[in-house]
Amino acid sequence: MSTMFLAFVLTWLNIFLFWLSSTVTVASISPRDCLQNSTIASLIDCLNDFTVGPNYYNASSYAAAQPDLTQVDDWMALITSMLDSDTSDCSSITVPASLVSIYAVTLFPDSSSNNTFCVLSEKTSFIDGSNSYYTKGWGVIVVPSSRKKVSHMIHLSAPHPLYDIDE
Ligand SMILES: *[C@@H]1O[C@H](CO)[C@@H](O)[C@H](O)[C@H]1NC(C)=O
Ligand SMILES: *[C@@H]1O[C@H](CO)[C@@H](O)[C@H](O)[C@H]1NC(C)=O
Ligand SMILES: CC(=O)N[C@H]1CO[C@H](CO)[C@@H](O)[C@@H]1O
Repeated sequence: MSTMFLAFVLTWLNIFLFWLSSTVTVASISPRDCLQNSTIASLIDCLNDFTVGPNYYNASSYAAAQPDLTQVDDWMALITSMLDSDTSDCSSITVPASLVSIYAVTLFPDSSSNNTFCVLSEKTSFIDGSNSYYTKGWGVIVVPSSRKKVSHMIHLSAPHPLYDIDE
């Protein structure tokens, strides 16, 4: 079985419009708790619940959720270092100072494939009502921990200029 390269860009400079709260499942846990899941699929399912839905933002809260220019540059450097990861424990990946209070890279053993992955995920969230949402919502990136395990380069991404939903 070949290990595929997985890149989940779930949320990126996004948002607006209609808040369909009745169709969105959300969690009151922290996104850090999701990393206790045992499979990539359940991890992503858990993280999706923190998606900030349509019609949440007003102009000022939308502006507050945007990365500054340093964070944009550091994000690109961080993603590049993830793609170059060639260790068994993600130790070659360093989260830049401008992002370290918001994002973490975690070694994730996937029991469904017996492979290990490096997961870049947001660690900050806020509670609104009985639910928790990402503070920033810039996305989740998952790569095999070692690029030696990559036999096919497949880049999956989902541009979504308006907003995200969690289905
Ligand atoms: C915008 O939304 C934030 C967060 O919900 C809220 O605290 C703030 O009062 C809102 N600002 C305006 C101008 O409505
Ligand atoms: C993962 O390892 C376990 C224990 O060795 C084995 O039972 C299982 O079949 C393996 N799963 C895959 C997808 O290789
Ligand atoms: C499918 C699964 O096990 N999901 C779990 C992922 O982790 C969160 C946080 O611990 C649990 O609430 C989910 O049940």
